[in-house]
Amino acid sequence: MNAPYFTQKQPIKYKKGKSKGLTYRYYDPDRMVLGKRMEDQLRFAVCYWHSFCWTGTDPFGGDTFMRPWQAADTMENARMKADAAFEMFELLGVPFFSFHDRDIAPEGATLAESNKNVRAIGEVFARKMEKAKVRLLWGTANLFSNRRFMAGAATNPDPEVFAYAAAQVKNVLELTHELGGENYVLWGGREGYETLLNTDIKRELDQLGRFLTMVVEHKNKIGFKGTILIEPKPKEPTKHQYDYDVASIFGMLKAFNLEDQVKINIEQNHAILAGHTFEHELALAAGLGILGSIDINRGDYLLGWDTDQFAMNIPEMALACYTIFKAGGLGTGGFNFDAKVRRQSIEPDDLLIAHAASMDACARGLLIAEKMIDDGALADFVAERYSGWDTREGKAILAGKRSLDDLSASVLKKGVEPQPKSGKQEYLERLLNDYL
Ligand code: XLS
Ligand code: NI
Ligand code: NI
Repeated sequence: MNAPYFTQKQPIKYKKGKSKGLTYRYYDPDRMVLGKRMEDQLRFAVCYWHSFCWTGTDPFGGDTFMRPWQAADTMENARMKADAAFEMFELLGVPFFSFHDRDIAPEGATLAESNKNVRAIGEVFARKMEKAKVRLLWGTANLFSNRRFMAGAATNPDPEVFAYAAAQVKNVLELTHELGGENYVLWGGREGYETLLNTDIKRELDQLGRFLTMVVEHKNKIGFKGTILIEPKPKEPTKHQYDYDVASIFGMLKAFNLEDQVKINIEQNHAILAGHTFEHELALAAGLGILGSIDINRGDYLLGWDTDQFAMNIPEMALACYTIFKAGGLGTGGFNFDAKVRRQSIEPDDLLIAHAASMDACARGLLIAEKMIDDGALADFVAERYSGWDTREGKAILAGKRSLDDLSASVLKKGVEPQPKSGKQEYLERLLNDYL
């Protein structure tokens, strides 16, 4: 590769307002927002797979990007890819990145060879991370691309595939730990099924429970202090996925007694594929105490698949940030760019532009959320709406001190209808628009 790979030479800097070169117009890392530096609130991460591995294919056409390291899947090219990746991390000034084992190094003929390749690039990363001051938000194992996983990894009918997947996770979890990763993610791309004619759901769920438990056990064994995260997605690649959305994962975690050990990584595109809004999934996870991290991207509302576009919709970012930061932020999590440029955006610098533009959209979302939180009018409205539950009687009902008999007797005694109150949706929508 003719390093440097990008034509942009200087790290992108914050400069208020429009300007000619590539600048951050809103992302101002040192600005204090809701009690922390903006960089420490948003904790942006660049993902390896979409930015450096994806070649620009679609079902009807081949590669469009022609990145020099994509010519062949060799260790030499893996090193070149790492050079380009860290060049980009430094130009963007992002604090974090994320990867799958198979993104960073070629798969070998045996697991031992694959592990060795992954470890060798892990050493390259360790040196580059030190120099660039870039940290690892999370690592993960690719348990879906190789044909051995076509019928699932943990939920495979064959225990040998389960064992292979477990061995792969062990290697990446340990590497993530050694690189100081702050989380470990499990996305069950093929943990689902195509047809019930060949599937035993009960067995597959038991297998999945055992697998997750083993991951948590190993995390504790090696002293990994990061958070284990599961990323829900309702479909694609499999038709029915067990980790459909936040609600179904919470049910699984409860069933496996893991609800205190595992949190959730929520992706915008997956939320809308599940028929939810992004903020619904965020609010539900926050309410259940399992909001961990986010994959920040944008799905197309007219298409039924994972388009993984860069998040650019400011009102949507504002609502997402309001939901996240009202709940106290993401802890060890962050905003991971699980997003790819469109296949016509073939210039290397398009990668920089996409990230910078989306970081600005997120920063604007955060700044709007700050206004919404500081002003408090929305939260006050909601608190007032539920205030009946803060009365002595409301609390007694919730505390289990009232039975159906008690409530029936008290309603009959009072003899009056509850008075309906306006939900005031349009008033609140206007209030929201005022912040935007
Ligand atoms: C795919 C997922 C994947 C995970 C990591 O749809 O979003 O990219 O984030 O395995
Ligand atoms: Ni994702
Ligand atoms: Ni996705």
